[in-house]
Amino acid sequence: MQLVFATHNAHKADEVRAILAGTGVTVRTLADLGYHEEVPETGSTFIANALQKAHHVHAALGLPCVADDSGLEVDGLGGAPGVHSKRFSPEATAEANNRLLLQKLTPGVDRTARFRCVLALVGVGEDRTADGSCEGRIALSESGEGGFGYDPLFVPDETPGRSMAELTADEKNAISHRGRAFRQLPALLGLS
Ligand code: ITT
Repeated sequence: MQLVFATHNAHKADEVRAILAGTGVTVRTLADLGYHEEVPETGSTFIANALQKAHHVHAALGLPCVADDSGLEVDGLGGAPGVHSKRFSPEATAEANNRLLLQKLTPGVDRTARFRCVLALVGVGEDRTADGSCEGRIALSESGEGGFGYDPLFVPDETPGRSMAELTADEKNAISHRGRAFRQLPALLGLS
């Protein structure tokens, strides 16, 4: 079964291809299809944004679509950056986002956090969603070269002392919010 993965984020696409390997589900990304237009995400929840992205691309292409809306929730910041994770800083780069996050986490602020991912499947029967999360805490400084986004600052509870960016791709996918959400996809499609 082939789906369009409604993302412009190449890191997400690489991860999802690896997560789905051997399941019988394959994805083509927007880049693969030469679709370079922006995909709107104006909702205030991960689920609303995932459904919005999948519906938008399904309407444009007429093909079954899956979308991922994801982000980091930090308890001491009231769940921020949350759905605003990509554009947390004005520069909206990973470097600036991570710098701003460290600035906001002054001594005494609760650093417990989680990554969340909601996927939405549109165009295969009724709309369906699934979610996954990964609990951890925000480190005092960045470490590691792998992954993307906030990974150098996020230390999963399951890998004490190692940030998400210090894990191999397989190690990240085994415990990540995205791995946990997308491993449900074959069942959503009735394949397992
Ligand atoms: P698409 O909407 O095109 O899929 P995006 O990067 O805009 O790509 P989101 O709106 O879902 O995706 O924002 C996700 C942001 O949350 C992402 O840019 C990172 O800042 C952060 N994020 C999500 N998953 C992450 C992960 O596995 N590791 C580190 N940061 C992550």
